[in-house]
Amino acid sequence: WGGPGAVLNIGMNDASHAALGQRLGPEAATLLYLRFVMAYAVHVARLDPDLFDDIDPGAPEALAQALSSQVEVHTLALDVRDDQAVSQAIEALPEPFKRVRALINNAGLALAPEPAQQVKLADWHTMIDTNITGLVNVTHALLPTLIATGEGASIVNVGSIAGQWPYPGSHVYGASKAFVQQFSYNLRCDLQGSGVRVTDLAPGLAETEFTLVRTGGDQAASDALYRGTTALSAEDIAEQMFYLATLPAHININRLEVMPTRQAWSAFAVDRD
Ligand code: 8X3
Repeated sequence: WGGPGAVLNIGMNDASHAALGQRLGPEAATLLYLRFVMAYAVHVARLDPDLFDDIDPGAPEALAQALSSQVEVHTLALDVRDDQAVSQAIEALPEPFKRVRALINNAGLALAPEPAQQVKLADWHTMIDTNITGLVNVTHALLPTLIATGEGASIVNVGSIAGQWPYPGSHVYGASKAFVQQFSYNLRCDLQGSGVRVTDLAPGLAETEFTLVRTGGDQAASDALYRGTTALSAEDIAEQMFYLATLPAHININRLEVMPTRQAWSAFAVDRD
């Protein structure tokens, strides 16, 4: 990591935290004094408590315990949509975790795979509030810290292929990820000279709880999407996060779009008589 500091992963689930936590240690943790802040975006748990048993406010402690032999861990549970909660949580970080060197903005979700004209407005608001407002809340709260860290600091904003490539049912989800891309690029302009890197990390098909969330808990739909192919995993994306944040300080990857080898674009749709 090029120096001491903490990694703050604003994630949704145990998979992203576990994969990144494991990737961070033990070598990085012990050699470079690295610490890991797992921040759970709890409002998603409220969308469907049954679906998100794994981010019950008590549960992160079990994962923190499991990772503790590899990396020092501090857990937070916060609602990224609530700017006061975000800034208070960051201000209240314990001293050893305060010096954040890498911010991973990984909290986000897709809802409602139906066509736009069939979607509840509330679902659009939830995606905007989480994927856009939540991401800017966390970024704003941490910019002073990242700038103070300076050379080698990183912001990794998790975008999506949906931010670049349109497809049916992507409506506000894809548009919110287009925001993530442009916000990342614009941040780079303002942060020039500070040493802080910014990347839009844009995964394609990844087999996590993503599709269960998108379909409101439809396990059959989720299984059908991933059946018979080889999707990306949470570990694959954690590997990219680690790579980005450990690059030599003079390198900034602006956008890193990652698809499974077995995924590619398709033909344009044509409406015919
Ligand atoms: C996740 C990938 O293909 O659902 O952002 O847009 S996809």
